[in-house]
Amino acid sequence: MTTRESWAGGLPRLPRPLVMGVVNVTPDSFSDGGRFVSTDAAIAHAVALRDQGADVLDIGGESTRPGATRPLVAEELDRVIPVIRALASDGVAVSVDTMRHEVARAALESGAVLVNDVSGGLADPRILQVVADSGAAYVAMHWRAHSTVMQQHASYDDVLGEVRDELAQRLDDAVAAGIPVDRIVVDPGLGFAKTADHNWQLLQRLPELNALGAPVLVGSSRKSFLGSLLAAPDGTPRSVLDREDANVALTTIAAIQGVWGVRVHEVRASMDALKVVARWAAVPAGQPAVGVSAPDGRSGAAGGAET
Ligand code: PMM
Repeated sequence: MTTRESWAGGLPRLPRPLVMGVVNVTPDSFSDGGRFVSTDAAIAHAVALRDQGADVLDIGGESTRPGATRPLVAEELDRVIPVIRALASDGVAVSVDTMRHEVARAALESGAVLVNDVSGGLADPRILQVVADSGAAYVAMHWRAHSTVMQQHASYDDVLGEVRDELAQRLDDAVAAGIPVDRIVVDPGLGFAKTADHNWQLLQRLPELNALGAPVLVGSSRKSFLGSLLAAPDGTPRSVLDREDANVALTTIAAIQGVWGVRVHEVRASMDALKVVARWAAVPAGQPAVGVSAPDGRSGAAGGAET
């Protein structure tokens, strides 16, 4: 768990990928729409994710599901600001998931440490100046259009190369607005103007995004490409709340590829996976890991009756 103070000097650098826990205060998000729509329910859910070890809680008041209509600015503010204020006043590191400068400004004034902008500044370019003036951190996600039409823009010759080049432009715009480059994170935006195949290609080539020189965040949790991968024999997609085991596999894959952070709905399972990867990666090359069975079948682990 990071605290608000951990962000004062820039992006936290942890010995494992950071875990961003998702709290959607929306009636219509595909993953958890309507479940945490009251302020109290959203705060309780955020606290539960923090207790599971989330490093930062991402509070969003606008659904970005394909085809979603946008809330009014006032509605978005009403949804997120009381939640952010309550959590931040407790010292919790909070990020706001918004594309709007008015919401970003109010969230930062209420104690948010990070603005997670799924449009990377394209939806409302004034957001960049608001972040720059505040000294907060910024996530620029790859995005091409609002949710109502985004899947019409899911066309690429080389998805990795085009996402990387478009993110480089977003990064340049953010730096030109005055956001220090060491406070900017990039995100390939899985599912945003992307088919399932595009998502898989991006997930296979994540290290190539390191050429941008910015830490990489990935959000695969509960997305529809997992629903279709895990579909029943009759083609019915796996239900949204039953995609978590598969997402833990993606957290593992992302961690092995060296991402800075993962954005997840269920924190504990991904945190367990990250601890596994960190321990696995810490084994010196050529040495068997502690606990690996010896050739005679005995465990090398010290103590305890468990195998
Ligand atoms: N995905 C969603 C919303 N916000 N932010 C970032 N940085 N990356 C993402 O992939 C992302 C995001 C959509 O998922 P949700 O509705 O379950 O929150």
